Amino acid sequence: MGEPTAREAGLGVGAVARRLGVAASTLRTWDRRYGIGPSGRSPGGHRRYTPADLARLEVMRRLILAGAPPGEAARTALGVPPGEPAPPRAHGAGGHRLPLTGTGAPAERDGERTARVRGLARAVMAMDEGAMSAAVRSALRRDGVVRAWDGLLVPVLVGIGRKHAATGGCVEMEHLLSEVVLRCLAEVPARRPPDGRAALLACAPDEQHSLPVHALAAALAEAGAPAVALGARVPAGALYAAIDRVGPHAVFVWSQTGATGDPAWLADLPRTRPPLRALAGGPGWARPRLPRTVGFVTTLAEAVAELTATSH
Ligand code: B12
Repeated sequence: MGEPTAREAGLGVGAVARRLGVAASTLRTWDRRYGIGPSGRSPGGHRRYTPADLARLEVMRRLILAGAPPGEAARTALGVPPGEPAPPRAHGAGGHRLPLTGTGAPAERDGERTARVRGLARAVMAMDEGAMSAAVRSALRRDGVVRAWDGLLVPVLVGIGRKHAATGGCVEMEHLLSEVVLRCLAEVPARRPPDGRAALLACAPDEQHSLPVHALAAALAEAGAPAVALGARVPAGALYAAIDRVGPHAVFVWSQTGATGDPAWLADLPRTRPPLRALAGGPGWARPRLPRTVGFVTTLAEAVAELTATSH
């Protein structure tokens, strides 16, 4: 095999960045910190990425999207055995100026959880729909809906919300992540065919943030409790009509933002026999003004517990 020829050793950092969907500055950092960079030279003596360099970087990118810390991903991509540092760069510029990450890690389970959150966050930033779906699906299968929601999805959603608040950007990522999460939640299998009276789940009028409602529907399906989810922006009159039609044992309404959190209309929920259990959840509600007949739940697990307790 030997050294690559000048013709093979063709790609500059910009071209590699475009191919991999990773910023050129990140590629330079990986090279400097982890020793994973270009090994070829152009005829003019400029450093160039060879096909083998590109393949190693592709492995590194995949591992990072799957949740590996960059230092560990680089060592794996370079074929360095665990515990050994990456080899120093042959060329002059760079070398290991910064220590490798991944030392002094917290307890393994916390470390794994953090790595998964980071992996999904990176996939979101790269808008890599395949990696996002794989991460969300495997968390739902491995941990069940409640743990996957609290341990992975909420931290990533809150993180991206913070980034949006700080920069005004990332809205496209919020949309893509929401689509992926909705799709994956819809795939969660019901433990048994719906039996008995359902819970009715809805967002408050004009409330577009429907993910928690769908997470609750999936968690109830997993718990074997029937539910009918109406999703985003349900007008008060439509919810009243749905209560009449479905005859649910309970109704749950989500408000994410203050703009949708005026609870006055909840006082007019239809009276049913036996009486309906009404629950509200979400940070949007003006809680002191919730009618006394409406309970409040603060977590997904609590909502599941309340709605499964009254379903039979
Ligand atoms: C995904 C998302 C969207 C998606 C929604 C898609 C969908 N189908 O749901 C899209 C892109 C459509 C969207 C649109 C908008 N969004 Co938005 N969005 C978010 C994001 C990133 C996640 C929302 C979410 O699911 N939160 C639910 C959980 C993950 O978060 P939480 O409320 O902190 O949860 C706490 C508790 O409520 C509880 N909990 C969690 N889950 C559950 C489940 C149950 C059942 C229970 C009972 C409790 C519970 O535990 C948590 C910790 O205590 C948030 C960021 C954030 N921090 O939430 C912004 C955020 C809510 N959006 C925001 C805004 C401003 C908007 C827009 C108005 C404009 C914009 N800039 O995008 C529009 C329009 C919305 C409208 N008209 O209603 C702001 C709201 C600010 C505010 N307080 O009013 C936020 C906070 C982002 C930000 N920091 O600026 N958004």
